[in-house]
Order: sequence, then C-alpha cells, then structure tokens
Amino acid sequence: MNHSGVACDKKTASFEVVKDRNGIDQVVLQNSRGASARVSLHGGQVLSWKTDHGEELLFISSKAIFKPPTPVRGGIPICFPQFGKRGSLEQHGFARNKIWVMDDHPPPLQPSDSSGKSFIDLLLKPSEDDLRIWPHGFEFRLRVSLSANGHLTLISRVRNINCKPFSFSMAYHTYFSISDISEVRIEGLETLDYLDNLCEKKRFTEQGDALTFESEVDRVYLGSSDTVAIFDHERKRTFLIQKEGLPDVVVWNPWEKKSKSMTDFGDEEYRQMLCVDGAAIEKPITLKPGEEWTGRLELSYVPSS
Ligand code: TA6
Repeated sequence: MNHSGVACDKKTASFEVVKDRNGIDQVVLQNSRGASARVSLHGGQVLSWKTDHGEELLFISSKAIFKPPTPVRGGIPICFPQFGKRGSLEQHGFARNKIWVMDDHPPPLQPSDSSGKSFIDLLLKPSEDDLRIWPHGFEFRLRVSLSANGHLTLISRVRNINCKPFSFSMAYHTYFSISDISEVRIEGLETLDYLDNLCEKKRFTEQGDALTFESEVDRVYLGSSDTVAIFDHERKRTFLIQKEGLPDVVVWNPWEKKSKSMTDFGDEEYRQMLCVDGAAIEKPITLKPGEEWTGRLELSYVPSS
C-alpha cells in the first residue's frame, strides 16, 4: 500500500488531489479501466462518479452553488447528525457544510475494503462551534472507494469519544442522474411502510409493485432490505444500492413547483434526477462512550432491458 492509500497491484488504481475554484482539496479516484470518482473535502461530498467511458452517473445541478458552507446541490451530501430540520441544527445537520481532513492513519477496515481499490479516508471532528450547537464529542471517518469494476463504496464510521451517550441520524443523500423521471422505477420498497414528508410525516404503506413518479415524492421508507434497484428504461441501466447499517431509504423528487422554489436547482432539472438515500432515520442510532457505528453503501450499475 503506498502512502496515498492505493493498493499496489499490477494495474495500480490512481489517486490524486486537485484544488477546486475555492482552493479546497478534491480527491480524484481512478481505476485501471478509467472509471473515476471525485470527493471534496468540503462536506466529504462525492461530487462525481463516472463510468469507464467518462459518463457521469450522479446529478449535479447546473445552478449548484460552489461556495462553502453551502452544500453543493447534487452528488452525495453526508447528512449528519440529523436528517431534516429540527432544533438549532441546520437542515440535514452540519457535516456536509464543514471542511473534512484526510485521515492518514485510520483504524483498519476489512482487507476487502482496500484490496484492488482506489480509496481515500476522510475525518470530521466537531469544532468548538459545533460542540456549542451539538454537545457530543465524535469522530466521523468516511472511506470512499472505487473498485476495479467501477463500484463506488462509502463507509461511514461514527465513534462516540464523549463521556456520555448520544444519538444521531444519518443519510447518504444520493442524487442519481437519470434519463427522465418518467422512465424510472424503483424496486425493493414494495409493501414497506413509509413516512410521507408531504403529509406531516404520517405513516403509510407502499402498495405499488414498483415505485414510479407522476408528482413530487418525499418519503422515508422504513426497514428496507439491503438492496434497492433503480431501473432507468431509457438508458437501459439499473443502479444497484447495497447497504449495511442503513435500515431506511429516502426517496425524493421535488417535481415542478418545488424545483422552481430552489435557487440552486433548474426549473426542469427534476426530470433528470432522483434521490434514493441509504439512511438511518426512523430509529436514531445511540452510541455509548467509546462505541462505534458503521454505515456502508455500495453503488453499482448494470445494463438492463
Ligand atoms: O427528503 C429529502 C429532503 O429532506 C427534501 O425534503 C428536500 O428538502 C431535500 O431533502 C433536499 O434537502 P437539501 O437540504 O439538500 O436542500
């Protein structure tokens, strides 16, 4: 393993650090086939995930604001320590608004989390300001890796370094790039209960065979299996979401009216994106002092008819 955290094998994957327009480091991961991913130290946010042929798989709004602390609209914002707006914390918590650091000596993961992969380890610790609004000492370690077959994996490890327990919610707020919202369906959420953010978070039960979209959807599906699939009929592509430690799935498409109300989002862009987030929301995670939680998300895609 060389210093940049890349497994040294014959076709070594590569890893480089570049600066964005604000001078903030971004890490570009590349595999031997030319697939790539880009992670910003602003928010620990994945901003790009491309195929071997350079096709972008994640959505970034053409009106995204690239100016910290505003989170970029798109990619995979890390929502922690809460999802949604509650109390004095901002919507979806502060982790996505902060500058993370590269973690040169993270506690080891499983060998399979490194071998043959290009990866970066990031770390977020609370500042004095953060502790004033959320008085819990934590270490949030994020590993982003790109495998030889182009799978993108995010592994979050949250450790309580406090002397008292705390609870948190977390979501990988994943903006998938799709051909058109009329062309996609989600499988893997059938028969699940969900909380509907458009109806005061009331609880309903999903009846559909597969989830399709004809209007704004903003739901938290509860207790899902660890695999969810997004079929894009037009592109003949299926995104696979495989997750561990993330029992819930957020599904969000703003549709026309809400799109027009977001300054960092194009009026028609709701047609080209869909958020399907691996998350732990309904039952916040409680950590005793010294305890650590791991939430793992693996994204891949396969051709489909
Ligand atoms: O359920 C997803 C959601 O909470 C929506 O209500 C919408 O607010 C979306 O997240 C985007 O949130 P953001 O803070 O990224 O604008």
